[in-house]
Amino acid sequence: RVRATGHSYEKYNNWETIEAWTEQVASENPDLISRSAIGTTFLGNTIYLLKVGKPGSNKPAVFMDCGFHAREWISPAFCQWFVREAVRTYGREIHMTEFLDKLDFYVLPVVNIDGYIYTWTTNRMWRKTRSTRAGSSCTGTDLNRNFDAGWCSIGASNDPCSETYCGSAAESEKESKAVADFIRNHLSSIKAYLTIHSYSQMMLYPYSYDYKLPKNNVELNTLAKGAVKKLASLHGTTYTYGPGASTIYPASGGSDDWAYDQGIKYSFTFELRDKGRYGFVLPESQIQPTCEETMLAIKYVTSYVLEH
Ligand code: ING
Ligand code: ZN
Repeated sequence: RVRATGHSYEKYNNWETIEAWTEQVASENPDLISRSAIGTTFLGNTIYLLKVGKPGSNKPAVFMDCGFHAREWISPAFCQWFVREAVRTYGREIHMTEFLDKLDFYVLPVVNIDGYIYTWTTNRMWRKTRSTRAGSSCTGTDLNRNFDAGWCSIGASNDPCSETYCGSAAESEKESKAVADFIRNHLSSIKAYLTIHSYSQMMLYPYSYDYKLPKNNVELNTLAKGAVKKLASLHGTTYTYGPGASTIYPASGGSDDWAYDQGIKYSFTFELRDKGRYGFVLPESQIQPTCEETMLAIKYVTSYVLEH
């Protein structure tokens, strides 16, 4: 069993610590942050969502989630970093101040909480959820194969023992259903969907479930090009970018493709550091540089979205 330790933005925090942090960061910044629960996981953990922004009416929003895949620890670390930077720089840095005045960020620090806990207690390389089902002794569904976007047609498996098991149906998992329900209920405000994974150093946009290109593919390509250039300006970290299917691999049921097909025209999957030296087990010494450079890309996209 994992003990609760003090929270640190430069370390990987266990779920107990992240959960306590969501409560603390919201209560310490009531003018900027409100916390809600959008559902519970298979094992009964609460899925928290932080709304970050100055209160206002009819504000547009950017939705960002972290921790779809359990072992990608840099991802939840980035969502925590982002929230800290937002509250730390509001009123001090012109761009973040403008963002929070004019829009809201919905930040979901860990989607796959059950899997994340399992990587701390039992198996550091676990990817899927921890759901079980009648008829199979294998555990877990790949949440990024469980959305209703060409569901289970390519780059996914209907075998519950597979690492890319797509689930028994689209949105069969409580975690993906909670994310999809929230987004469906806020479609009029959500202008961008950002989902943070690792590793590969890539910025992906639709589609992954097909080799077809999105309608605004030229715009998305230009936006991604600018964002990765900005990211590289800090530490020289190079990202590739492009449609998922041709840039990483074809895969159906992904949340970015689903969000795009819901009408969210700016939908991106970020694959953070590194390119395989440490892979999912990125050293804690790289949390700060990774989060700082990623902030630049997220802010670049947010500026673009605000102008369009
Ligand atoms: N990569 C993603 C995955 O779920 C991806 C790549 C992006 C697939 C968008 C589908 C849609 O396999 C990681 N590292 O999880
Ligand atoms: Zn992933």
